[in-house]
Amino acid sequence: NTKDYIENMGGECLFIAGDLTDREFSKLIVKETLKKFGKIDIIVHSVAFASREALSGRFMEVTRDDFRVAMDISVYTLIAVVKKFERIMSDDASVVTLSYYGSEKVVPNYNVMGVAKAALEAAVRYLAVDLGKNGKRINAVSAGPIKTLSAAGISGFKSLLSSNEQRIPLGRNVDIEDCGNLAAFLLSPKAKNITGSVIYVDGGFNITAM
Ligand code: IMJ
Repeated sequence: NTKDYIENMGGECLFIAGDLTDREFSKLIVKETLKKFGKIDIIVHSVAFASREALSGRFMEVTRDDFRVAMDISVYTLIAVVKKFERIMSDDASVVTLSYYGSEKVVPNYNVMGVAKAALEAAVRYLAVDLGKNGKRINAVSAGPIKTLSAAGISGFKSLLSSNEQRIPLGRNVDIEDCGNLAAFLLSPKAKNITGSVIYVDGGFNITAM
């Protein structure tokens, strides 16, 4: 597991499970992080949720409540994390969040998540201006479809993966390691002049039309 992996590499870790929409929890994770690590250099925001009913059928059938929850969990949590952690971030800290091409073009069934990711990418640009004043950076990784837990059970995901593979210039789907490699770059000083951007790791899918 992740804890063993980190500790075997000589790293230290702190796992805290909780609800990011809870003010008290946000306060707690900042307090505990400060206590264990002091300043923080990198943050990976990997949080999204939409109700299962909203992720199929007609987009316009989304309820006000499902829309609100999708935006709250998938977008506001990024703003909340940046807001809460700013105080303990190092001067050249870097933040990465995860997005998907469904923010720009209609992908079947992505529905309200597409709208949430569009808002997330816009939030990255506004946050980049706020954070940039003191050298901190924030970017989004837009990865191609990957078979992970958050894609499990989505109807037609397997056929989406294989039809994607036919269209991708590089002819192969991406994996979580490709995604991690781009995040590692953006979080590193090698990306010191990149902020507010949405960078693709999708084998070139986004540049194609047919
Ligand atoms: C998710 C739904 C529909 C189509 C989709 C996806 N495609 C891809 C995803 C084409 C690639 C995966 N993705 C990029 C996501 O952002 C997934 C978010 C998500 C997944 C679930 C599944 C379980 C649930 N709620 C979810 N909320 C968000 O109940």
